[in-house]
Amino acid sequence: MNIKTNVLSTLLLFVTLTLQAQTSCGPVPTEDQLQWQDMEMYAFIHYSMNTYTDEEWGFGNEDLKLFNPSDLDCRQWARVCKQAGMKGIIFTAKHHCGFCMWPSKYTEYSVKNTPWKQGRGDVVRELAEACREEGLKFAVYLSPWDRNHKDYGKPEYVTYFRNQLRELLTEYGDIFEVWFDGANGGDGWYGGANETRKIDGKTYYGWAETFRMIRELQPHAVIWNDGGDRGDLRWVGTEAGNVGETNWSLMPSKGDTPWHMLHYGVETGDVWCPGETNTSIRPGWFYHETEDEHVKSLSKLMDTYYKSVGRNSTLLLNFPIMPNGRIHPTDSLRGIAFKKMIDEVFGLSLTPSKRKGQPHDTNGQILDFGKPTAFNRFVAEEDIRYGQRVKKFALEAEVDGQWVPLKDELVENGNGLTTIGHRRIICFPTVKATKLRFTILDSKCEPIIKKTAVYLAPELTADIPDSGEKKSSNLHFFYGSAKQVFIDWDKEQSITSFRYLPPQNAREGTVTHYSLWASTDWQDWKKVASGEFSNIVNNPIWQTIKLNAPVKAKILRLDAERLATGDRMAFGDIEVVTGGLRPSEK
Ligand code: FUL
Repeated sequence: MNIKTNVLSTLLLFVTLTLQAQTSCGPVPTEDQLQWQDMEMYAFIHYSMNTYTDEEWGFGNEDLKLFNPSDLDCRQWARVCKQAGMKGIIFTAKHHCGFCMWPSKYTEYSVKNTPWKQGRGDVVRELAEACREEGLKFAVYLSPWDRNHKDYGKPEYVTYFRNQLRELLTEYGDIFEVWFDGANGGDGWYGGANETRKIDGKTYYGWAETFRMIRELQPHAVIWNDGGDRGDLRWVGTEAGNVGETNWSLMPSKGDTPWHMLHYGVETGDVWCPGETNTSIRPGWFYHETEDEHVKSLSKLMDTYYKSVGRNSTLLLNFPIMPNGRIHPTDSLRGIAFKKMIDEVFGLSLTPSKRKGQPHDTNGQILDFGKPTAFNRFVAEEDIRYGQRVKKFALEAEVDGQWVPLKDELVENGNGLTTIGHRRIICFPTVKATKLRFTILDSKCEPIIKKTAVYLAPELTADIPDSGEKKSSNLHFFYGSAKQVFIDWDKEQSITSFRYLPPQNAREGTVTHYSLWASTDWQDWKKVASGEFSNIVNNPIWQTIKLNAPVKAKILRLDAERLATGDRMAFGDIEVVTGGLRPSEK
């Protein structure tokens, strides 16, 4: 056979395999989805007016004068992200408050009317350039919900939204992903109307047309869309940093998407739609000084890595920007330590070159170490160009001549050995074994395994509990009615903030809008704060109500003005900060 026929037959084989794969094993990824999945980890950066108001969601009427960072440095962001192992950055070009981080032609509510650089600055441009310099890819988050725009809810706003998107997709170089958040909370400033506007996220934005425009302007960008037409990627149903241990990169092209579909994917889905796990390195998405001590620990970040990249997903890890315009040193050091730990765990493969059998043989693939060898991580990868095929597998280690089953210690039920996809990492307590057997028990069709490997990860010390989760000791709380809770003390207190932790296992009873009242005698009540707990449903973390000035009170009353669901308010915990110190710190 000459070279030409050789090449031809290889090509033929490839074409046959591809065709076979497509017809026999369901959907396959596009080239852009493959490239995106190979990025594995990339960063989110949340920075907007909220950084200056200490909020998670802005109302849309925040004063433009607030935006004046003293030391904004996008190169520092890009350097930190790169050192933390991130392959790209997705930036909140516009969050729900509508403030534009670039000088958009279509609105006055942008950096161009702020004191920063006398209105001549463009954060999107500075970041896009910094990313290019560091060899990182760049992407944009453009919030469909806009609490500033007067036309929000009318057809005119959709034109405005597309105009903005066009600017972002044409003026800042290559964009690898377009991120459309699904939040449509209702209330907003809306050009001064200050009212509640409801839209149907599925129909209002005209997604088909918007997607057509993206395909035309940035043909390689992948689309993340939560709330409208199916994009190229999907949300995994939580912002806590994990996807299901069973994780299919498939979804139905039509119909509703209940939570379990987002979290586990759908084995019989007719489109390739892989999961992207998004979470923040801190409890919130935006910077809050009160969270400086709550940056996620290294073991929490590793857990997140195993439950995202290790479960056939990518990890989109958020770094908030401080008011001075930089990433906080704790976040940056933690991010770098995270990458170092990943390299340490997966830097040295213990996989023996001696292997027997193919992974899909009934006897399984045997990795023979030749002598007792300690390991605690197993990695398997499917060649997902041919689709996702494996449903179920088994892992056994030969210890002292006996085969012992291994199970994924990060799952609560079953042995967790379901689905592989792009990469599956199984964590188990260290075993000292001579052999490892990997058997595929069930597969949609002929499995195509690209890689199997074993590693020994150092043990990490357990997480130190977040001090915010300690119960307050010197106060009593009790319900006044279904939507009211009282907190009282024996002595008068000087109160500086109030903290509410929503119920952790269900959204039922979660307070989304509140008013807070103070009294010294149970008779006269003074309203000391009111507002909303932004994003509390998707990210049920501690919420802090900071009072403008310390308030003297013996009793506090929290009224639930609105609940996410249900008709009885619930809480995971409540904490009151008095005289500048938390009760637990006194
Ligand atoms: C959420 C938004 O509402 C948050 O503010 C944040 O941007 C997060 C990534 O998505 O749903």
